[in-house]
Amino acid sequence: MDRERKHVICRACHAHCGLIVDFENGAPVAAHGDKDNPAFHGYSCVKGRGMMNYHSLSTRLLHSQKRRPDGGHDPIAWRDAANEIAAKVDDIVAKHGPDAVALYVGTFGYTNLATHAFGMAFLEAIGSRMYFTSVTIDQPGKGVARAAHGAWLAGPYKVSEWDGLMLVGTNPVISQNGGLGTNPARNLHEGKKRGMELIVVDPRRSDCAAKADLYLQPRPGEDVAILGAIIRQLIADDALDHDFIKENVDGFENLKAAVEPFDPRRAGERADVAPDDIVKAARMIGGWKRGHVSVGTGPNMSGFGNAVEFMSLAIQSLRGHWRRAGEIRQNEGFFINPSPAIAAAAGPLPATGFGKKLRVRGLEESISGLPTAALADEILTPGDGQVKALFVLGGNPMLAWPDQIKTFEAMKALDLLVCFDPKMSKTGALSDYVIAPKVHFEILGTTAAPELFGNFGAGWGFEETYAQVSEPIVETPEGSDLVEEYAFFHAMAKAMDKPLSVKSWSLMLDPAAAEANRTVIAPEADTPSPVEAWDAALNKAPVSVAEALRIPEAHKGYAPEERSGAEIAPKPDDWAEKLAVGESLIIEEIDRYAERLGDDAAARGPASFPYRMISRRLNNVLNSSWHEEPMQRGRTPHHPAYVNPEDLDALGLADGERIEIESARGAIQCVAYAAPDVRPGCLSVPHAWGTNPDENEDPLGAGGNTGRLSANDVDYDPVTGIPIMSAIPVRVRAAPAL
Ligand SMILES: Nc1nc2c(c(=O)[nH]1)N[C@H]1C(S)=C(S)[C@@H](COP(=O)(O)OP(=O)(O)OC[C@H]3O[C@@H](n4cnc5c(=O)[nH]c(N)nc54)[C@H](O)[C@@H]3O)O[C@H]1N2
Ligand SMILES: Nc1nc2c(c(=O)[nH]1)N[C@H]1C(S)=C(S)[C@@H](COP(=O)(O)OP(=O)(O)OC[C@H]3O[C@@H](n4cnc5c(=O)[nH]c(N)nc54)[C@H](O)[C@@H]3O)O[C@H]1N2
Ligand code: SF4
Ligand SMILES: [Mo]
Repeated sequence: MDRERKHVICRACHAHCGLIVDFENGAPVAAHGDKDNPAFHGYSCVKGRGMMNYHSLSTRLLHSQKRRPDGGHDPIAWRDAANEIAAKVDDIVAKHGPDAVALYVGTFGYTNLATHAFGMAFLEAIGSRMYFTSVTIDQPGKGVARAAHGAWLAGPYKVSEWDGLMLVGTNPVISQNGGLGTNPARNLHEGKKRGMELIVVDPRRSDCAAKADLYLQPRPGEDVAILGAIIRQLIADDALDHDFIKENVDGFENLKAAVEPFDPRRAGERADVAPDDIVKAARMIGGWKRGHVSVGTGPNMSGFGNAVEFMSLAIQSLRGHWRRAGEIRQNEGFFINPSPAIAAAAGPLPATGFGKKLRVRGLEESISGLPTAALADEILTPGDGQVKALFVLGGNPMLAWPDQIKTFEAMKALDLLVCFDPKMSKTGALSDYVIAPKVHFEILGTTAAPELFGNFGAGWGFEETYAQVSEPIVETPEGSDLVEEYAFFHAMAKAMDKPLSVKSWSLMLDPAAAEANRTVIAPEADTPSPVEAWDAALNKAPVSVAEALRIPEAHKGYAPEERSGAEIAPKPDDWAEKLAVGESLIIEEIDRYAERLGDDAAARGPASFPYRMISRRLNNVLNSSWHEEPMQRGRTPHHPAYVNPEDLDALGLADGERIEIESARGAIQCVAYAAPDVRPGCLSVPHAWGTNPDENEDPLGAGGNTGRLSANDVDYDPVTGIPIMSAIPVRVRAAPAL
């Protein structure tokens, strides 16, 4: 037998682990982690190990699809689709103006930055500003908080240096969300061996919470009370880095006044945690020298994400937990240019007020982008500025956007819906065209995306300078007609006789340089090769993709010592910028929360909806992806709602029984499982399952769509538009007989 091993980047999620795929007689038979990989140390998850099956799934689209008048789809050659769609876009722009065409980029636009950059360039080429991403239905508070607080140029400490970590509504051991770096389970284990303290705040005793030194199990949606009380206690204990604050921090008095209402007793009552535990958390943090606070989707989706994210940064700044002059910063960038290695602040930036204004709810572009939660309304609201055409790149609005019923109406109302997807997704089913792409192991890949996410904060991206490139390791299926999305955007631009001006992600931290270094592709130019496409998307990278491909180690995962370790320079004497912990945008949000502090009825929620549905992730699927892969499907055959056994008893429900969950907006069905780790009064339910509203309920198969339970226009963040997607008030009962 002919055996071979090939190194490849797993792009099944944003972590981009280095995998080894074993081949027998030319066919992939197994995938696993690579213990020699310098960043991932052998890590892989069940999704990655199943990836070698993905390319040949029976559900894979081998041809692009065009919708028939009866709603079904027929195959179409991708070049014909590109020409037809280009003509339709021309027509829509001529009739309604360029902003009638919108682009939504989801998960797999972030794992393929080349394609994402070409999508943006196409939108710009037709003159539209309607660029939306999944960021504003994910953790939009991160961008807003970073803008309001400012950034520390030298960056945070790295995971292996921390002596303390607090996780607030994030479970990185499973999600790979920032907080524990690459190979999070190993990093947590190593950290604990070193004596790193772990505090977890989560209504569900998550995988990380199970390892915590201190675990707080609050009512969901009340994290402002907990973080406010912690900051108040740090101030009361004088556990502050006064020198750092004096030199580098503005707005302390504003923050101090804003957290004054959060005495541990009132905050504890509100969040339903022991006041002593809040004080204990503050005392632990007050003892850390190089600690970190990481916030995830939980708080971002439960109403006050900007404030919670901001408070996590404020704790870092009050404690002075930022890398200092004379210390070494290990990641000097491979595909992404780093910020200057100076121990100084880049002051706050406006979080709103610079971009496109929407027509609904007074929403506008924020630093986190245009509010995706309002795009359905922009499609449905008639008049000037109505969106008529939507391109969906690597996302699945029907299962991922909040307010599924409204999203469904919007998708049907469009004149043109084009979806790039390797399967007939729930959004694809409603699309005029589904473009079938080459995917994952069939295409060139780089680790630029996680490197870029390193700018989100500590525990994101790579600790040391690291890169991997991977060339295609499997052929596209026989008889298929597949296209890389970037090439499709280029083909449409060509048909419309428009140049593409591709902006570089590598220069993200320097917007002026990014503008000055665009790669312009003329309409008469040939389709760029994959390397050319990537090098356009990463123009002026410290190392180009073409160069990286010539480095043998980079194919396996490469941590070049000579590119690692810049000494942090001291702050120049005339440096005026400071970090800001008292910005009014955020202080107003904290005040708004504090106003309800004494209102226990509000904390309990409406009596008719006594439970709270909270969000969570599952190890074996990623949002709406990999559900169809048989290995993963077998692990979670039914859509689970995890419920505390006490609640199951009180509701008269059995473990494994079908239930209906109803909110003020809608109802879904899934299967209840007894889970002692879930806070009583909560249902912990993963998202991105379910069927479309015009299909039958499928409680034992596809499950229910939690987006159907959230209204996008009732309780939403005024800055980013994100509505309540966790901590949704619901009621529960046995589902009607099938
Ligand atoms: N209620 C609730 N809603 C949520 C969340 C929640 O916690 N609760 N989470 C939110 C979050 S954090 C996010 S990020 C969004 C996700 O929102 P989306 O990104 O819109 O949704 P996904 O389900 O990730 O969609 C990914 C799609 O890409 C397709 N795909 C897979 N590989 C490729 C590829 O190589 N190329 C292309 N073109 N497509 C590919 C998949 O088949 C799938 O249809 O959902 C949000 N929605
Ligand atoms: N295996 C897997 N990995 C994934 C994904 C996936 O679907 N599967 N999705 C990817 C995506 S798109 C993203 S954005 C990241 C997200 O990564 P994370 O933010 O780490 O997502 P979760 O694992 O859902 O963790 C969120 C936690 O918040 C808790 N929570 C819910 N509401 C509240 C609240 O009000 N307050 C507090 N304190 N906690 C709350 C939940 O119980 C849950 O444990 O994960 C990514 N990684
Ligand atoms: S964590 Fe993400 S990148 Fe790593 S193996 Fe799993 S799916 Fe692949
Ligand atoms: Mo996400």
